[in-house]
This record gives sequence, structure tokens and C-alpha cells, in this order.
Amino acid sequence: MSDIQFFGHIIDGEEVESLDGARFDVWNPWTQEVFAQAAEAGAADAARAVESSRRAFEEGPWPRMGRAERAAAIHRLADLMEERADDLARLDSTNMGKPFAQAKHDVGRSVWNFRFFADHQRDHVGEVYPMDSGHHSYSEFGPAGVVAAISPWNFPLMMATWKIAPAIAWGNTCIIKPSEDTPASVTLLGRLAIEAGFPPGVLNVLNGHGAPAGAALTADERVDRVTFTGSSTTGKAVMASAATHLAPVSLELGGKGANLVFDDADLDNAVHWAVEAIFRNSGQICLAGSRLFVQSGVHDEFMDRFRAAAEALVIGDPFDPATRFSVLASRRHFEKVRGYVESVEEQGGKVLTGGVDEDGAWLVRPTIVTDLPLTAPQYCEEIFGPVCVVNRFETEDDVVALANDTRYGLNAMVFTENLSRAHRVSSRLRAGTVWVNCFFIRDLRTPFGGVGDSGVGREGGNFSREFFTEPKAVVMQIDRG
Ligand code: TXE
Repeated sequence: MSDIQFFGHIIDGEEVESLDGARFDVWNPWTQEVFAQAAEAGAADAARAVESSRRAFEEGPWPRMGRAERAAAIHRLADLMEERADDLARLDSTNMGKPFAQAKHDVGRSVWNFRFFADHQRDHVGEVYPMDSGHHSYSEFGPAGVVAAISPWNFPLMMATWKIAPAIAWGNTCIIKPSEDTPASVTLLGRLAIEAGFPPGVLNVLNGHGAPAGAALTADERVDRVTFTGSSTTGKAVMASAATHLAPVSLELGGKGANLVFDDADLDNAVHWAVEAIFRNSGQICLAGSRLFVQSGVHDEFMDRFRAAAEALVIGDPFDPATRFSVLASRRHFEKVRGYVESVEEQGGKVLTGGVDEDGAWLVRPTIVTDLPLTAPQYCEEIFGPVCVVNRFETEDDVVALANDTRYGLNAMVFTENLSRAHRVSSRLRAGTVWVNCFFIRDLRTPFGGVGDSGVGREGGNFSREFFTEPKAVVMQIDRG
């Protein structure tokens, strides 16, 4: 194990070990081997990271520099990410089993997160309102302070940058704690921030587990904002912890996305996106279309085609260019998904295709399940794997009621060629995002977040500005006449 890679913390412009030297193993789920070690933060390391970011906020140049200069620094980081795109993607593929082509796509999206928010903070500086009373009022969006960002393992780089980019663009300093399952790519990002010349403490990376590392960050009263993506259960703990010092939270939590295919859908398009929605990233997507509802008139034809497309996905080594689908991100997660798949029949359902691989890989094949009662855990709970539960429906009213009957509400998809129905149904669905005749397409100006157990708050464009700043009103008398 001597030549194994090591991912330290990035604190105050340096890559460091934990104060007590503790480390944890980092796994490659395809080979089922440890390929690296990472520094394991304790509470004292978290405190050191917060102290550094606090100092960078109170005394450093970052919150005070001009918007153009800050944007230039962030674009410099984005340039370095583009230069090192293969390395970043390789780390995500190695660390969580994502096909390399998809990891490359994620790097592109991550770069765009930085470029978008670097420019957005220059273009959306504030608003001015000349008032009838002879006053002039304007808004100012100053940075909030120190941001603690806690990210998950399913899109290690992309989810982390979705938080870091708006946080630092608006002049905050930030501590990112990646998931303990996937510390690799975010640590490289931290190294690139040093290379890009970021002042110490602007972007600290703290590696370690939810407890103690994440919990120490959310509880620290020197932290002004907490942004979190992960499970609904952990989200509630994060919110409770941040509440002890009244830090606002933004929570993006689980999902159980409904995918509605109407009789008049373009079936080629609907099948393509239904496959993407549940099998991309092996279903480890909070936005997955894990509940699929198909209208009676096209049900049988759609199901034949959907099943054939699922079975045609090339399963294999994330680094084989032909691979479209691979293993789950960790043994722990494989065991969770396996539990759901292996109990389908005892819940009264049928596995139409797919199932658990019997060769010892942490692999669940693209799985389609039918005939489950609406109370079954597989139908109600977030599996976060390649398991699609299908139901037939008759009317628009029926399917809207079914789709909305969940404690989650992150997203939904609607496939129809009827324009009025597309608008009507989108408006009736209780979800943060509705995709019509597509999936996973994002415009970073629009709100992103969920309803109910899917989260609290929205990020994206001006929604991120509201969260990552302390908006201020300045009212000035200009007319004594
Ligand atoms: O999530 P956790 P896990 C769902 C998905 C998955 C399940 C469990 O269903 O199977 O959650 O995954 C940090 N204070 N999603 O256990 O625990 C943790 O270190 C502060 C959906 O990985 O929520 C990691 O960085 N931080 C989801 C992050 O929280 C804490 C993506 C997420 O871990 C903490 C991931 C604490 N007390 C999982 N405890 C999505 N919405 O996309 C843990 N963490």
C-alpha cells in the first residue's frame, strides 16, 4: 500500500494531514480495492478549517475584491479544470464506478457551474428603485460570510461545485466536505484552487465522515450558511444543528421522481429519456424517474421497447468506452439496493427484467418492476439505484393524483405531444422541476430544489444569490422639495 494515493485536507492554502494523523480508506467499487487514503477529519480539524475560512472572510482580499477580479480568479480555476478534465473524470470514475464518458460530462457541467456564477455575480449586482416619495432605494447583495457545504457521492465533483461556485462567486469563503465515499475529485479541485492563486481559506476541503466532520461544521457558530445535499434523514439533522446558531440552510434531499408517459407521446423520445432517467449513473440520482406511469393505450408497446432498451445497455468496466452502465458506488449502497430488489416478490411485485448480479460485483442490473402495491417500500421509498417501478394509468386526473402521492417532490417528467396537456399537467405536479419531453437539462438561472422531504429552499441564478448573500436595502432621501 506504500505507493497508494493520498487525499489530504486543503486548509489555508496547503494540503495537510489531520492533526492526529488519522486516515480512512478510499475504494474503487469496480475492482473492489482500496486505491487511496484520505485524511479523516476530527472536530479539531473542522475547527481549523472554519478558523481559516473565517480569517479569509474577515481579513482576506476575497470578499473585498472587485467583481471582475473575483470572476477572473474563478475563470482561472475553470480553465485549470478544463486542462485537467481527464484527471478529474478519472478520479470520479475510479472512486464511484461512473462510466468515464459520463464523468467527463460531469466535469463539463462542473466547469460551467464556476463560469456561470463568476459571470452572474457581475451581472446581477442589485436593483434600484426611484420612489414616488422622493427617495431612492437600492438593494445590495453582500457576502454572507463562511459557507459550510456538504456534498454527496453520486456526482462527487458536480454536486460540490454546484455549492462552491455560487458561494465563492458572491464573495463568501467556503469549506466543502465531500462524502467520505468520494473524496478524490474534490481534493484535486482544492489543489487546483491553490494553483489558480486563490487566497488561503477561500476554498477549504475537509475530508471525513458525516460525524464528526460534517456535524462539527454545521454546529460551528462561525459558519453563516449551510448548504447540503444528501438523504432526507441527514438533512433534518443538519437543519437542527444549523438552527442552534440560526444559520440559514439550503437542503437538496431525496426524490422519487414520477415519469408520466401519455398515449400521445413520441415513444422513441419517451423510451430514450425513461432509460436515461432511471439507469444513468446506475440510478444513483436524486432526480431519477423511479416511478414510471404509462397510459393504457401505449402501455404494452412502450413496455416492450423500454425493456428492450434497458436490456441493451452495455454493462461493464467504467473505463471501457462501450460501457453505459456499471456498478453501484459502494458495498454499503449495493447492500441497500439489493435489499429492495430481492424483496420485490415478497411484496407482491414482479421483476420484469434485471436483478442482482450473482458474480460478486456490486452490481444491480437495469431492473424493471411491475405489479407492486402502492404501499410497497420499493414504490414509496428512495432506492437510489437502477430500479424502475411501473404502473399503468387511464386518465390525466388519475396520474396527477398518483404522481403527487409521495412525501417527496423534487422532479417529474411528462411525455406528451399535446401542448395544452403539457402545460396543464406541469402546473398540477407538486415538484421543484418538471421536464417535458426531456430529462436532466438544466438552465442555471432557474430555481432548483424540492418540495416536502425533497428539501428546503432553491438554488440557481438569483435564488443562489438570495441564499449566499445578506441582501440589504439602502433608502436615500434625494428630494426635499
Ligand atoms: O447519505 P448522507 P448517504 C440518499 C440515497 C442514499 C441515502 C444514504 O437514498 O441511499 O441517501 O446515503 C454527510 N452532519 N442520498 O448515507 O448520510 C456525509 O458525510 C453533517 C440522496 O451517503 O445524507 C455526506 O457528505 N453531515 C442524495 C453527506 O452528508 C453529515 C445523495 C451525505 O450523506 C452528517 C446522497 C451529519 N450528521 C444520498 N451525516 C441526493 N439528494 O442526491 C452525514 N453527513
